[in-house]
Amino acid sequence: MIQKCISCGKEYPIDDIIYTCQCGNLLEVLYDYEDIREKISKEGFRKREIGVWRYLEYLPVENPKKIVSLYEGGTPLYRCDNLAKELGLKELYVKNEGANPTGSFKDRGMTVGVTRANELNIEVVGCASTGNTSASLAAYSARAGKKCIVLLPGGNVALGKLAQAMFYGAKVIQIEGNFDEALEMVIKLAEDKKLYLLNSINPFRLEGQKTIGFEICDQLDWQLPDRVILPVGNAGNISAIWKGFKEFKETGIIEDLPKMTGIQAEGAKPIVEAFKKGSKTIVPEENPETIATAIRIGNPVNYPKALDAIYSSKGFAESVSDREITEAQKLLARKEGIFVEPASAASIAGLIKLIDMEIVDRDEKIVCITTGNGLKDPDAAIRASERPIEIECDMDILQNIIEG
Ligand code: AN7
Repeated sequence: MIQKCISCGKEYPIDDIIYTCQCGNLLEVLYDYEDIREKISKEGFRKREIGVWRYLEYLPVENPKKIVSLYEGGTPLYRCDNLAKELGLKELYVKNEGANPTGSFKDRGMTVGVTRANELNIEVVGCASTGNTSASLAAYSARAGKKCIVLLPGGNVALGKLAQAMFYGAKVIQIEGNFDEALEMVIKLAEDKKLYLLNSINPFRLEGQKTIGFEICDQLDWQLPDRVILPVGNAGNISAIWKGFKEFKETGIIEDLPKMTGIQAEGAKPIVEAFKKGSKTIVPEENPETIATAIRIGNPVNYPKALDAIYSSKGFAESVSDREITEAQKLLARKEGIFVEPASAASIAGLIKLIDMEIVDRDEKIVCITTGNGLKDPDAAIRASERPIEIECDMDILQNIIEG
């Protein structure tokens, strides 16, 4: 097990507390894949409960006794025939990450990230967050008995996420600035060794998140989808899931790879802009804005990994408007009974747009990842809904309403 720069290839021992290479580029965690191949099997996985730790051999843990878990992962993969019919698709699934312990996919990253902090005997962890990362880190650090510091952007952090971070006992600091500025500040704290940084620049966190890819293979009985569609903010998740698929291929579990398709909001789409130009670099956006506050990010740190995932898999990147996001959020709830937060609905909105653009073929087998629970952002849901009908306690009025 080693940390390696994705650009210059320099290698570091896994106990080195660094977040980027000396050359400034991102790191990734790599394993002895021949060794893994010998130890694992499809049947072997099935003997363990589904979840992040089913795939222990692919995870960066030296002492399993140090694992900090709230039973994350093992989220449902719903076959969505109602929505498929509505959109004229053959085979559509939704991988609902909102079913995780704190209501988002971040828990997969945090079980591994906080376990790493545990193995390194670190007492203080921290992150910047649009909301879900802070909720998740606050929970896992509470479970591990560690101090947690979170930096949030000023203004609209979704209420559920804020409540979680405060309630799990983190020190919650809201800055007069956006997520990108909060991340810059917390990176400085990490460089000064004031905390162990658990944003997705930390490659160990992405190791947990790659298990979304593992579970999709597992839950589809190793028959891969043609395409995976997910929302993109700081661009860690798409990078992580792509790494997961590649590692399953390298160790003989699967033979093909799906097209990684990233969706951003129109008001925060540096990766989509880069993709449309065929570029490998992004132009950061100064003032990202969208109803999907989880992905209101103008300068995604993981863009080199994300663009590589999209280009190497022959995937795609597209943006959707706030209106398209809200419409998709409602459609998924009403057709399938799955309530997701706005950022998550970007995957469905993106699917709809890509069908219209004839990028997605109606015969494809598609998995959309919904990354966070609808209860995270009750304000957004209420704003998008009709108000309840208020009446007196009168049976005649009630009858009139339900008949009319
Ligand atoms: C629901 O919590 O960045 O592209 O600070 O909460 O891996 O960043 C959240 C991101 C998608 C984007 N959907 O994932 C944070 C944060 C939901 C999210 C994303 C986020 P990345």
